[in-house]
Amino acid sequence: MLEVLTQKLSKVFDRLQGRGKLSEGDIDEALRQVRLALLEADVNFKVVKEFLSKVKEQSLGTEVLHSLTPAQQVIKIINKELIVILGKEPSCLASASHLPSVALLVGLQGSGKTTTAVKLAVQLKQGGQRPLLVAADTRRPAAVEQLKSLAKQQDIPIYSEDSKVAPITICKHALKEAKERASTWIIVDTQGRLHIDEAMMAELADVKSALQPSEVLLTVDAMTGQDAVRVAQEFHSRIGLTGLILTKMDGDARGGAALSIRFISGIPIKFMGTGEKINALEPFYPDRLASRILGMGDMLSFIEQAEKTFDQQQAKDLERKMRSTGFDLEDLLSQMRQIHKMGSLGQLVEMIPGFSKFAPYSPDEEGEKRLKKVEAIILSMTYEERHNPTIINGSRRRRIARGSGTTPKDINQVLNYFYQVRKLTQSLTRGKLPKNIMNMFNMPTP
Ligand SMILES: Nc1nc2c(ncn2[C@@H]2O[C@H](COP(=O)(O)OP(=O)(O)OP(=O)(O)O)[C@@H](O)[C@H]2O)c(=O)[nH]1
Ligand SMILES: [Mg+2]
Repeated sequence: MLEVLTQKLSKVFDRLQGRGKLSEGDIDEALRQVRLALLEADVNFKVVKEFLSKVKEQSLGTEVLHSLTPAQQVIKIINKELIVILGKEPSCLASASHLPSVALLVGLQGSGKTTTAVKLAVQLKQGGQRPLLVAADTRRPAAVEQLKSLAKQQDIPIYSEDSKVAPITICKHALKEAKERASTWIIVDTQGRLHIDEAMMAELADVKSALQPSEVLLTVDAMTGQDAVRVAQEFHSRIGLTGLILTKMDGDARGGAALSIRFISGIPIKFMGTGEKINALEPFYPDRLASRILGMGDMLSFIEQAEKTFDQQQAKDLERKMRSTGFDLEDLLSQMRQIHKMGSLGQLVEMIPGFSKFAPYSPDEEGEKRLKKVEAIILSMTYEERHNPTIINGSRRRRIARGSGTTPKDINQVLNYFYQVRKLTQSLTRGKLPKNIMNMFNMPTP
């Protein structure tokens, strides 16, 4: 996410920190570099100008804090002003005074409305709400099916009708259905077009006045740069928006949209989409994105992500199983998959303060390779072998190695790892720790 900008800023900061005392010339030179980096990232020039003039003013006029070096002071000011540009405070979803609350998702074609509608419903459900998805995109033939299938995968109820029915009618019926189901939120997926279009705007305005949503959220593709800003302004002036959702922030976007859109449009960014997977939606925290952009890492986001990804129920089942000492190779695999799901090592490294410079060399692929290998090995075992690995003798080992395209030595490594994890969990449940605990977490190497 915004790696290029982060790398450029990192270089500027390194150069600054190499100097003890900063002259006005040093600061000017650093800010000139920051300006170039921002413009190259396609940040709106008005935003850049405003941002730099504030940073400069404070860098020169600031009283000296003894705990910080001059360079650190400048970085601190840059961080503070970046947070201001991004919206300062996080902005949450607003619910209605009487239930159900309605969120209308609008945006251009392919900007991520349908995916985000489901992501949002899943988050609401995780937060204890009862969401109902509504398929009000009757224009694109496959749109209803796409929403239905995503909703089904996530076990979220959906309301849809024949695509000949007008969206406004579908929405009115959905409202009734939501009341019967005692839903607390309605999330409406709407049609999108390639460009701002009269017919689309008229339809959205109708749906809006029928539903009186507490949230009208525009999904904007972060990769579209300055265009995204124009689209947001247009939608806002035509139908009135309450918030923005920046999608595809995981792409190698230059970042201009993220940094300009709030400042120029005045509309708060409420969420950002960071991947195609359904759990890849994060509440938008200006301070966290700022520190990520500046390469200062973001542990908080990571922890939150990890908590969400780790399936609570699965975790409980696993724990129960471990306690009953029936822990087997299938459980090991599911445990490793969960850890992997929390984010690739690459993302992890990026989020640790000070490590962003090394991110391009992160052992990201290695982790993936390692999991794939363990997966291949365990899947090449018979049911009996997975549940009772003590029966794996030399000939079975050779067979498994052939089946998984590995060597008997690899099989041994996986089995050793498995026994270590099982021993550890058994000791933990008996309340004592094995002596060689530090060696316990050496996963098999690829
Ligand atoms: N990488 C990435 N892909 C995303 C993200 N959000 C959506 N996508 C992908 O973008 C594509 C379009 O998403 P949709 O949700 O279908 O977009 P839409 O706005 O509903 O499109 P229309 O219904 O055609 O107007 C899909 O392939 C999604 O998987 C994101 O945050 N990151
Ligand atoms: Mg759609």
